[in-house]
Amino acid sequence: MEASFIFLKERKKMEEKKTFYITTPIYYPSSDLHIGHTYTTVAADTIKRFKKLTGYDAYMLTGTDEHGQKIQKVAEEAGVTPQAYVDDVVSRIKKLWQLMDIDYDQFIRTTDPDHEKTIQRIFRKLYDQGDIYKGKYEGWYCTPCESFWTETQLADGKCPDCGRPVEKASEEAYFFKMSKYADRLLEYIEAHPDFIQPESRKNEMINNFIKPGLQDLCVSRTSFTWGVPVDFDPGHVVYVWIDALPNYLSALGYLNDKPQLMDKYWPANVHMVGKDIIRFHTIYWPIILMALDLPLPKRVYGHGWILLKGGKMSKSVGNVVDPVELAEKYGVDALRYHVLREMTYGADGIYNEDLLISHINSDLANDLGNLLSRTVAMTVKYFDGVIPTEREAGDFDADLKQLAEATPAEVEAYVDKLDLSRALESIWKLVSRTNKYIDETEPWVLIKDEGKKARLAQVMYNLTESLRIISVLVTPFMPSTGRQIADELKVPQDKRTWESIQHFGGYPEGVQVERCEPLFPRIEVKKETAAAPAKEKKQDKGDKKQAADVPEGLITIDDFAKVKLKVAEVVDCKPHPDADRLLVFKLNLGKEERQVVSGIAKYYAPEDLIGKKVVVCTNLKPVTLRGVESNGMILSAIKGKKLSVITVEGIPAGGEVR
Ligand code: ME8
Repeated sequence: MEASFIFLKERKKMEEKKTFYITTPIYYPSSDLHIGHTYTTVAADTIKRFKKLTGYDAYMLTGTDEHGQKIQKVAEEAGVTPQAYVDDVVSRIKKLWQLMDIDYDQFIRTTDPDHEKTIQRIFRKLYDQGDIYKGKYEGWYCTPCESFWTETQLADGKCPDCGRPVEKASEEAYFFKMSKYADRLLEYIEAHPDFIQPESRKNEMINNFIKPGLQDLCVSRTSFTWGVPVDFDPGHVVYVWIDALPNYLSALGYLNDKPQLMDKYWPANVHMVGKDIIRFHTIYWPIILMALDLPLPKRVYGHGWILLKGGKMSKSVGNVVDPVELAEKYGVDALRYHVLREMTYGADGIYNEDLLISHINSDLANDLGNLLSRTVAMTVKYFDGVIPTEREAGDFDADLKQLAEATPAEVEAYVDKLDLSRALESIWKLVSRTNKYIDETEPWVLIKDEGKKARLAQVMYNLTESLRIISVLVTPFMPSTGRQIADELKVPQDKRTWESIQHFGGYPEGVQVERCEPLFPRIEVKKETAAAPAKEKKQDKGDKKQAADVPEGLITIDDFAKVKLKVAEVVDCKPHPDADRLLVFKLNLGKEERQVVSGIAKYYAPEDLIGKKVVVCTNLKPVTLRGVESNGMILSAIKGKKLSVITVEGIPAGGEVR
């Protein structure tokens, strides 16, 4: 009786496991994917892994968007059939995801017969219920973006999204009555503040697209054939976005014969998309769902773009950054870390190889890698690899323990906000605190005193335990690294769980560790820069040539880039002990604290600025002002007798200003 009660309780608990459905965009296999696509997929994978770790039944969908005029064109140019063309690119995309350690649950292709069935059935349903009608399309079409534009929407006669030339389109077509749903959509967006994120994108959608009035959307094409045929009107193929967006449903078996997962996973928790396609996901997509009488996804998150120093990546410029090349050169986890750390919430990020190398050398090799090798090496040296059970608590333990116990919840909160860069920042706060603990406790001094053995044992235990917690936290972001740390520390499987890191002290007794290889070998900067990928070098050459023709009085972007500006939080501000004009600031720059002296005492009382986020030049040569060292400069705006310190909102300390 008792046993069956427990069994039923367990079963109920399993059934109640919360689900989490996350999607990436389905990519056009019109060329190989670059580091920008890799970011979206790695981010979605990280979120999925994190939700799984925290007990969710998490499901991740990715795939390819294989129809449309663009694919038909590139296949023709390559002299192969569209199907042969996409099969080839898709196999490389799948290999890329395998290389990048992407744990997707389904890879959908819009050429899958089940997907095509869903599209035909949706099209017919919308036609039967009067939401789709037949007419004639007269307007402009951007093939690279697969977007329709009216004359007035064009920017200087070009596509307003990508700036490329558009083509005149005049053909018989079916139209979707978007306008019918505009009020409902606006109401929905306003009632669901989480639906479009970040907030700035929501305002853009409302003010630039919905409020000016939605036009009916052309949803079929007759000028080419590579698409899902409209089954009741041969000659028409479904417009590629109407074919693509419902992939999120067809993957779950909606109106087709696949396993039925709609009840379990729909509505999606997050659609991860780039900022350029947020319009399709927050206007067309919700309207299609409303017309199908289906609930809307809970969140559409529009992330920024990975840019290069000179701007966008483009195949025609030849500066596309190849993730395979980078992953093979620097390692998959290093690349995952770099893109996740560099792309701050909703904003664009810059890719450059120096930054990637600096992340590897500083955050990965120095901070994390050294922490592991020092901890293990000291355990081996002082205790033959087994930490004694007789231990004695001491100074600094409580502080480390408190941070280690607070970090999982903080990381979880950032992941839930989809702010993966700050989630990593939070883990690295614990990494730095643990490194600082080594300096504070000085194990190499403790070992010299026989009476301090028990204290030394506690220090080694705390270091190892902190690393165990770190290993669990980093696993969703860098799966092999997390696993490797836990393996080196011989952490049993039941101590690699989310529950097991809620309390400090879970590392088991009597574990034998052995010396380990460095987690991340340091990259020799000179050698690697010389071996930078050809594509980046090509861009550098162009930059140098441009720099040679700079007119008098102007500077190049490279000159400007020499000035390092960062967001800093004012932790403390006091009058200078020896100069009325000066204030002495203690600033938090994310990873470090600095003291800066500034001559603005006339304009501000010290307490006015505490807690504010200011902009600081961080690479000025330090100076001593009346006996107090100043390490940087706070930026202000000045006119006449007025001065105002430049402050920043919504960007964490350490954020770059450029
Ligand atoms: O738009 N940085 O496919 P796509 C970050 N098939 N993200 C970038 C980027 C960059 N430099 N360049 C592109 C499509 N992306 C459609 C999607 S979904 C139903 C259909 C992102 O292969 C871009 O923002 O052109 C988009 O989210 C994704 O890559 C796919 O682009």
